[in-house]
Amino acid sequence: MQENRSGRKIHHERESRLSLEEFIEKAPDFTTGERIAVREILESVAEGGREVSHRLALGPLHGLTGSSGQVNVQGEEVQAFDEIAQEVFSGLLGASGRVSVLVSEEREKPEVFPCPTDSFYVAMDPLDGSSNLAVSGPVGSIFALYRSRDGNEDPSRAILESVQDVVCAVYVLYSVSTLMVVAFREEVRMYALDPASGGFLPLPGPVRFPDGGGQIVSINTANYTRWDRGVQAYVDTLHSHSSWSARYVGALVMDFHRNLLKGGIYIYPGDLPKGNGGGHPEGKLRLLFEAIPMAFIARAAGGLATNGQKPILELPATHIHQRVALIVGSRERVQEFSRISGSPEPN
Ligand code: AHM
Ligand code: MG
Repeated sequence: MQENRSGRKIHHERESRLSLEEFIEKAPDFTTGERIAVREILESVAEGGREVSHRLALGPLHGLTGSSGQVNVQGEEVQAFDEIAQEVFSGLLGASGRVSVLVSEEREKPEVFPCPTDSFYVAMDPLDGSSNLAVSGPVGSIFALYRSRDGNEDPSRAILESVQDVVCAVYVLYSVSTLMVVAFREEVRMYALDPASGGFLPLPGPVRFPDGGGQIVSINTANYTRWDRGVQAYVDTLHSHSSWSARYVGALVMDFHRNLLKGGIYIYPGDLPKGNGGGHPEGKLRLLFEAIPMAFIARAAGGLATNGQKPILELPATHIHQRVALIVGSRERVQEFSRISGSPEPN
C-alpha cells in the first residue's frame, strides 16, 4: 500500500490483475472438465452482463424503466427489465451446454437443460433492485454456481440438496461503470466492462474487506418499529457512535459492493407485517438468489454472513424461493452486530 500526497492510504496496484481466464485457471477444487464448464458459464454471464448493460443504458429512451404490468412468483411487481434480463441470461446459460438446472427469482420452477458433460446448477437473480430503474439508479445481476449431483430426477430437490456446495458466485453491478465481481472459495476479483471493446478487463486485486472492517451501515431504518429488540438495540447503539455512516441505495448489489470496498455491513432483518399487511417475517431476500451468493463472496473477501442465528452458508434450503434474514459484511462489523443484538457470533 502507498500513500498519496495528502497522506491518504491508497491500495494502488497492491497485488495483480488477473484476467478472468487466469483467475479460473488458478481456482482450487476443479477437475479439468469442471474448469472448462466454469469458464463457459462465466463467459455467458459476461456476455449477458454486456447485453443487459447496453440495454439498460437505452432503457429511458425506450420507455423501459417501469412495471411490465405482471406480478412474479414472489407476489411482487415485475419491472420490464426483470423480464428482459431473465430472457437474456436464461438464453445464454441454457445455450452454454454447461448449466443442467437453472433457478431464477423470476421463475416459479427450475429450467432444465440437456448437458452432455461436466455441468453445474445455477441460481440467479437476473436483475436485483430493479425498482431503482425508475430513477436511473444502480441495479445488479447475481449468480451462484452449485456442484451438480448424479441421480436426482427432481431438479428442485437436486438444487436444494446442493446449496452447501456453492463453488463460485458472481455479481454484475450496473452503475456509472459496469463491473463484474467473481469469487471462488478463497479469492475475489473484479472486472470492468470496456464498452468500446466489449471486454471485462481486470482491475487490481484480490478484493478484500479493508482492515478494521469499515464504518458503513446499510439498513432500511424505516422498518425500525417492526424489528425484534436485538436489531433495534444494534441501531440504537449506532446512534451513540460518532464514527458510523449510514448508506442505503435499496439495491443489494450496490450496497454490498460499497461495503466490500469501503468496509461495512448490510442488514435486512425479518420484520413484522405493517398495519396494511406485507412485512417479511423470514426476511425479504432470497436464500438461493441473493443471500448465498453474497455470503460466498463475503467469505472469500474475509467477511461473514449470518441470518442472525447461523452462518448463511450452513443453512439448509427447503424451497427454491425461500426467504432469509441477511446480515453480511466485514468480519468486524458482523461480529459486532451479533454481540450487540444478542445473537450467536459467527466465525
Ligand atoms: P428485488 O429482488 O425484488 O429487487 O428485491 C431485493 C431488493 C434488494 O436489492 C434491496 O437491498 C432490497 O430489496 C430493498 O428493500 P427495501 O426497499 O424494503 O428496503
Ligand atoms: Mg433481488
